[in-house]
Amino acid sequence: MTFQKSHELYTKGLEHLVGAVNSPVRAFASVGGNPLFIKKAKGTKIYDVDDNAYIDLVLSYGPMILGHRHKKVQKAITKALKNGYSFGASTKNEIKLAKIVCDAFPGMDKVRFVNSGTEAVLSGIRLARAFTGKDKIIKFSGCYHGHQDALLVAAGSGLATLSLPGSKGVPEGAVKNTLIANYNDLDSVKAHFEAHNDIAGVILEPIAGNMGVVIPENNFLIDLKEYLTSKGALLIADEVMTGFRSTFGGAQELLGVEADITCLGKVIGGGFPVGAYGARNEIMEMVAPLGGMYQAGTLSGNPIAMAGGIATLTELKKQNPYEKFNEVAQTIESLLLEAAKKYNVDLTVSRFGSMMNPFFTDKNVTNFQEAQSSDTKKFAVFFWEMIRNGVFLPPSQFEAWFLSSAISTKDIKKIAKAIDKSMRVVSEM
Ligand code: HOZ
Repeated sequence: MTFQKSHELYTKGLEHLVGAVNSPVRAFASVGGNPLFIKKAKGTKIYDVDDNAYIDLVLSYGPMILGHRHKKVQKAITKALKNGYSFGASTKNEIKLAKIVCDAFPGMDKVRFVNSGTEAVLSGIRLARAFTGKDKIIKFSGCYHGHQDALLVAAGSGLATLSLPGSKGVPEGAVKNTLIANYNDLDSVKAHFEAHNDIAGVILEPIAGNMGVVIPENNFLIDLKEYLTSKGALLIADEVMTGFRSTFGGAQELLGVEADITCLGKVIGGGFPVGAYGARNEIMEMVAPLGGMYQAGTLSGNPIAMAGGIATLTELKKQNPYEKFNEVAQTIESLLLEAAKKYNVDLTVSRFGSMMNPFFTDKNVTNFQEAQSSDTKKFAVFFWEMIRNGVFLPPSQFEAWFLSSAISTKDIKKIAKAIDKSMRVVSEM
């Protein structure tokens, strides 16, 4: 297996692109080597420029839930392209996608489409402040909500991968209203409410996916929502990863919680740049042109992206792959744990529906601190062995693996072999 052409493109890319990537999570900073350059993808497979084929468990960090280039999505966007790419005016498909989204989330009467998960969350935060008239927001250590200034503290994803506590260039004033709590620890939230009387709300990933996968335990979300309601504060659910992925209605439905504001992205665009935030009418009526909270976007509700989103969600509803996701994820979890036992490697596997990942630690991972106890050197070795054995993983211990509904028994057999071989190599370190 050679990575020669990827290496050449990487070297060339360094000249005019920062680190030869357009998002730091794509750099191979914590696993070593250089990023692979991708030529194409179809179904469960992704192909690099050296013509190496991999089973793709990155899936563009979540959006490709049907697999790559699903024929119905391809047909819908090809049709949309013929009518034009952007109008700066409303289209029928925006109404259609809005109905699909609002029908899936009972707490959402209205939705506003934006262009990314980052935009969705920064707008959701502004909306929470506008609605409550309060400034402070609580976020959890290890959760990542995109790269807006106010939330780039104690964040997961690329910051965790690069061991950055926050971002340079974020003024102190921008984070002075951000309070940090510990995931799965309601007392750490209560402590902030005892110290401050101007908290607008709490934002969280209902299933954390940016410190690796971490699951809320012991009714954490239900108790959190109840407590926030008693304090007149809002629950803002960042379902950018989990929306339409955990189940059609997102993680809230499975966890029995209704957020006040929900932020979406990834799957709702089916691979095109779409984000969204939504809430019940009394909250959404704060947003311009109905209310005084301003938020706008030239490409928001882009017709190609709307067509991709509608086709993806329509097909997803028809396939209803959530039972399959659970079964496949459970199989992969067992394969990982069996291999770890066979080769005597400390490993904890965390999973929820079609999101999962192994932590190279003997600890049960319930928060960021425990996730950080993982042996990232072991992960790096595991990552490269999986690549050599034909499985494409996110190049970080702190990113979730994703499944698509296209995954087959043959793919699982290949993943099984790759896991066994890779774990053996880890044990020989
Ligand atoms: N939330 C995604 C990964 N944690 C974002 C991917 C990116 O930042 O490029």
